[in-house]
Amino acid sequence: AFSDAPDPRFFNTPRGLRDSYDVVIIGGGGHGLACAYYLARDHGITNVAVLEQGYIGGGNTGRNTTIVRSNYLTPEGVKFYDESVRLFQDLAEDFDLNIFYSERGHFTLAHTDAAMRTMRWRAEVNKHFGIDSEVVDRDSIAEAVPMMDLDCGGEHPVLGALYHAPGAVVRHDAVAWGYGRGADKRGVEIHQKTRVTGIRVEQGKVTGVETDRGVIKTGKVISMVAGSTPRVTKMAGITTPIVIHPLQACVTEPMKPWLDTIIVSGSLHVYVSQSSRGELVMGAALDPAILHSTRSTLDFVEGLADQMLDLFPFLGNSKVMRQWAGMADMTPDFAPIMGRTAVDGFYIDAGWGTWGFKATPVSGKTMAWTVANDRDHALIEPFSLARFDRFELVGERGAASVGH
Ligand code: PYC
Repeated sequence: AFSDAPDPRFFNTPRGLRDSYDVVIIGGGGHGLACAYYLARDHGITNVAVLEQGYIGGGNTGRNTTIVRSNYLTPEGVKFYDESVRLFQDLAEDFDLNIFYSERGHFTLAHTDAAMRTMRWRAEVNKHFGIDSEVVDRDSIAEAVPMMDLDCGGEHPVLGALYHAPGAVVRHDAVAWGYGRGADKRGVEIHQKTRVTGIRVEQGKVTGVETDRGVIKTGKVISMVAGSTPRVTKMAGITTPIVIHPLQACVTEPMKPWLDTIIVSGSLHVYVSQSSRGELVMGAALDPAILHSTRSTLDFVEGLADQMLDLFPFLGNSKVMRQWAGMADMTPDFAPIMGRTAVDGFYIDAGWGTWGFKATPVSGKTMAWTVANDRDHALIEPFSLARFDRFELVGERGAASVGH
């Protein structure tokens, strides 16, 4: 079924769609490709098509700030992301590919007593589950990040921080392409430029997928499409409480290495790290309006620059080189929606809001298990769509790095 092109460096381009697959994954981002990889590697399910409307890793996977951490607030979130960090740490070896995983240490700054209280809360929950997090004082921050103005221009002095040593950054495209290559090598088909236009459901059960390249028969469909979730769930007749907000980010021109930690301030609405290429990778709050768009705005860069200069006044002359936006699929409790749904054979992986990239390995692994066993994996049981009917929310807002 593959083209006659010479051996690809990463993955094959299949000639056409087959008539049927055991599993169809909608969305060729990190999550979709990771799920395909673990379906094939761990469960021997290889008759799988990944359908991507654009190019792989071109959605939120390529539009985030690549931070990996597990310093969440709820036990459910902490356990889930801890497994993700563990998987990330082994990924380069699994893939035999340098994914530029770089452990930096992650500071979440607190500028008020209320924020300090939340940091203590998170530190205690984290420690309870064996996660390396602690509250540190101003002097420790000054020692670790001597370039930072801890008085923030006198406006919002830093009182302390939650410090999470395993916090890391990693090349997002290497993660997506590594999973893609590993899935392809095991027989999965990756179809780019293939848009899903309908999902066939008969008597409460999935029977197929309609695409702009033809119809496919299948009994299992997984939606892993982040900002396109409402469009896809509507096709299956499923309603979720997800709303889409743009989340913008940008990078500066490259500079000499000077920032070796990750700095986050939810109160100031800024997070920043320095990439292996020397660029400062920065972001701020969600755009306030519900909007399905990846446009960039001047307003965002102006606001971000204002806050960045409070922390690092010497950056006044640095140039912003690129700017972009992702589409954050926000849930009311800031936790994801994962697992089986009321439609037999339709599975969902969504509601990633502002932290989907760091969940890439664990979401792929647990969704693959869920589909292979037709039962929600223990780590994702708390994130089922049905929790909204049962009023069993997983309040994770306090661990958001992004202001809302
Ligand atoms: O949750 O760590 C995070 C994050 C950083 C930037 C956006 N989200």
